[in-house]
Amino acid sequence: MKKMHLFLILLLGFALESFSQESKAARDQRMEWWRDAGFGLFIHWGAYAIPAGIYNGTEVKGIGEWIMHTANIPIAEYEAFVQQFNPVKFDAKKWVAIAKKAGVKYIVITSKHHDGFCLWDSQVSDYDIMDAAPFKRDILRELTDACKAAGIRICFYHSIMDWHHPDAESKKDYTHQNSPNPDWNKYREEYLKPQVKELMTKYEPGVMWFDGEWIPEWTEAQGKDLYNFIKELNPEIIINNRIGKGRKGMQGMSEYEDAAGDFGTPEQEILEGTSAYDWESCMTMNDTWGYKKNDHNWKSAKQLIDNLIDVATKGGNYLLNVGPTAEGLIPPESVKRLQEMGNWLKKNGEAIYNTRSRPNYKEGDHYKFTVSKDGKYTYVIADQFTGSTATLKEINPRPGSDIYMLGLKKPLPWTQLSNGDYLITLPKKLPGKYAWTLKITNP
Ligand code: FHN
Repeated sequence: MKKMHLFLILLLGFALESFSQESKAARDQRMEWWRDAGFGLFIHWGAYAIPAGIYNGTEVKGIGEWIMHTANIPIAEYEAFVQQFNPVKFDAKKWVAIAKKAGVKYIVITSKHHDGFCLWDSQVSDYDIMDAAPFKRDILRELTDACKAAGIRICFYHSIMDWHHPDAESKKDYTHQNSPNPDWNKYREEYLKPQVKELMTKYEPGVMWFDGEWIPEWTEAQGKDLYNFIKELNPEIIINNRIGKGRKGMQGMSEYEDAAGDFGTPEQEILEGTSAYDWESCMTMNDTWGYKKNDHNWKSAKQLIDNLIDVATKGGNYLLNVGPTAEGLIPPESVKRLQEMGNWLKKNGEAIYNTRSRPNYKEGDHYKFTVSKDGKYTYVIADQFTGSTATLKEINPRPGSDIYMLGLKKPLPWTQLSNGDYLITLPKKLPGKYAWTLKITNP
């Protein structure tokens, strides 16, 4: 036993050492596509869509994908939901077409959530879509192929916590398996890591999005070891900060400098301001990640677009969630909102994609800024104008350059006032709705 402990200590020591060797230039190159993307689609889908928030005829409070824990459903009973999971209306190409029209650049789908049920053909487990459910189609394969054909990056959410595997019992927080002597190291080395390797090698995701790291059995050292294990498989992979223990609760940013992971993960909230670190805010469209038939508390399209603008101008990515039904359909309320976001991005996407934030990211209550990553342009995104002109201090147009409103062809008249402010005459009819972008050529 001593030899095994010594080996694990040496292994983890190596992991800690190799973890922080990447140069800034190499990291910037690796992160570039993700920083350019700005907008991703989160998909929480699994057997929890079968009960859809109802258990034994009673509405179960809280987020839908937690129903097994919240309603304290025994594993055998929950497995019955898995045996009913047959999403015959699932069409990966249709999902990806919805995402493409919405202006989404990457998709993060739950490969395995906390319930342990796997949406891909795993050789490591029979608790997967091929062996435990009647559907017997590799969902991740179909979605990966559809994403690649559409030029959208496929990415995977993967839960470290597992309420089904007997050796993953978290004695302190989540007792589902009731296994007498759970062997966490065995779960980690012979199940978790082999499944992550399957996902990395079979589907080549752009991002691994870990979750469920808060259980006491998981440690930062194990997170660093897993980070290096994955980077060995693909040095270009991007991994969130929930692979380790650095996350500061729902605020999502890492509490210490060398925390494992490449970006912070604010959840259901947006940072107060800009950050020197990469970050992505994940949010639901209603109140649940996994589908609940009675959750109708939908955010408006305007709210979702305001969130996207707020996140982008603070330098983050927006990961917006949909929870498909047990039949395999994205709820129509979600589709409608995504279409509205896509219509807005068709006109204003230049201010979101391939841009970066700036220290003074806003002026007053209605003007927010991004900068093109080549530094040539400043984009002023306004959610409201007063009167027929816009007056700005925070811009510095190159003398003699044109100022445009995105979505319109003709340049707008502008002048510098004696107090140094800039006055821009707005078009009589604003293009589209919700918010508008002025494109300023920098000096
Ligand atoms: O417990 C999960 C929850 O089900 C959901 O997946 C969210 C999305 O980020 N993450 C955890 C809660 O923080």
